Amino acid sequence: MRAIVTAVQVPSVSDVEFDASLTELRRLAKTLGFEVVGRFTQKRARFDSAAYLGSGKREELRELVHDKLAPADIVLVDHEISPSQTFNLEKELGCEVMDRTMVILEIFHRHARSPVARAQVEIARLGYMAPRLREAAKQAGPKDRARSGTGGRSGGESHGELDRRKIRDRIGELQKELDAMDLGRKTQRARRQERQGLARVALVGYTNAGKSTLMRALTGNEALVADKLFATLDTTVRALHPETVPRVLVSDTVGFIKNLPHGLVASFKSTLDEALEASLLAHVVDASDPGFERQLAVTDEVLEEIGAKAVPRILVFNKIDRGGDETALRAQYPGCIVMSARREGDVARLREAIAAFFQRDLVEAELFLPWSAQNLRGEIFASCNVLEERADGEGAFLRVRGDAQAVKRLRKQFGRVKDK
Ligand SMILES: Nc1nc2c(ncn2[C@@H]2O[C@H](COP(=O)(O)OP(=O)(O)OP(=O)(O)O)[C@@H](O)[C@H]2O)c(=O)[nH]1
Ligand SMILES: [Mg+2]
Repeated sequence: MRAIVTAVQVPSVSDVEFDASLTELRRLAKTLGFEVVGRFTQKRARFDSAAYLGSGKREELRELVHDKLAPADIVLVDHEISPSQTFNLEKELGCEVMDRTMVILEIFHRHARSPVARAQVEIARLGYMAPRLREAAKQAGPKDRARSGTGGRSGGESHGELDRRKIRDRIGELQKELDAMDLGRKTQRARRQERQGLARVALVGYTNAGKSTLMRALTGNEALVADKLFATLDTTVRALHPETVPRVLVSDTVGFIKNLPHGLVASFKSTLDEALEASLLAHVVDASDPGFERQLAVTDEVLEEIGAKAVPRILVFNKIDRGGDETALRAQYPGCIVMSARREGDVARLREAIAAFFQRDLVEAELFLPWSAQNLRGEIFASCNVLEERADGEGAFLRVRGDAQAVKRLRKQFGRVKDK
C-alpha cells in the first residue's frame, strides 16, 4: 500500500512538535507495512469541520493521490477525525482515509497475541467503529431501511441498527470474557506474590525505547524485540538474572505513545496495572531520538493518569551508542542512568542499580528450621540471603537477610525466631 501522510498545523502547535508527530505517523505507517510516498500539510486556524483540510487543499491532495506516475492508495491523517470528516474526505479524495487512531488500533490489532490483549484491542476497535457505522448508515439513507426487509430479521430495523446492536452485544461478550480472565490473572498474581513476597520492577516507556531489549539483557530471557512500534502488547514477567537477593521480578510493558486512543488507554489499563504493582519503575527513554524529551513527558503524563505517579522510579537513558549527549543528560536529570542495552557493562550497572534499590529495605533475622521441616529450606534460600547457619540437636538456625516483608512472612512460618 502506498500512503500519503497529511496533517493540519493549527497555531498552537510548534513546527518542531508538528514535524515530530508526522515523523511518528510515518513510522506507524511503516510498522503497518505501508510505503509512505508523500507528505501533505496545511497551516490553518482550525480543522475544517466538514472534511479536515480546507477545500482548496483537498483539491490539491486529490490530484496528488491520483498522480499518473506515483498514485497513492491511502491517505493517513495525523489526528483523530470524526466519522463524517472521514467520510467526506474519502468521497472527495477518491481513496481510503485512515486517521491516527485507526492506524494505532490496526497495529495493536495485528500485534496482539494473548487472549487478553486480543479481547482488549477488539473492544477498542468496535468502540471506534460503532459511530463510523452509524455515519455510513446515515449516508446510505432510507435505502438502507428498505433493504433490511429481506433480511428476515425483526421488521423495521435497518442494517445499520442491526450492526450496531451486534457490536454492542459483542462488546458485552468480550467484556465478560475479559473480566473472567482478569479475575484469573489477579488471583494468579496474588498467589505468586504471596508465595514470594517479591520485589518488582516494571520497565515502562515510550514505544521503541528498548524496554524488551533491556528485559532480555537483564533477565537472560527471550523477549520479542523488533524495530516496530508496539512490538510488545503484553506484560511479561521474569526474574533478574544472575539472581539477586532479594530476588527481583522484572516486567516488560506495552509502550506509550502520544494521543493513545482513548479506548486503548482504558482497555490497556489492566496491562499497565502491572506497572502500578511494581515497587520500582525503570522509565526507559531512547536518548538517541531527537524527540526524546516529548516522549519522556508523554510517558510521565500517562503514568500520572493511571495513578502510578507516586511509585519510585529510575530514569534510564538508553541507546546512547546511537546518539545523545551523555554529559547534558547527567546534568539535566540528576541520578539518571545513561547506557546502551548493547553494552554488557552498562546492563550490569543497571542490574546493580535495581538490586541496590531493593536492598535498601533489607532486614536481618534468625530463623529456626527443625530437622522435620528441611523440605522448606529451599523456600528460605529462594527469598533470602543466608548469612550464617548453625545446627543443634533439633534443627538448624539460619541467620538471614532479606526483604522486610519476606522475612516477616518467614518468621510467621518458622515459629522460634528472634530479631537481630
Ligand atoms: N543502537 C541501539 N539500539 C537499541 C538499543 N536498545 C534497543 N535497541 C533497538 O531498538 C529497537 C526497539 O527495541 P525494543 O526493545 O523492541 O523496544 P520496546 O521499548 O520494547 O518497544 P515496544 O515493545 O514497541 O514498546 C530494536 O530494533 C532494538 O534492537 C540500544 O541500546 N542501542
Ligand atoms: Mg517491547
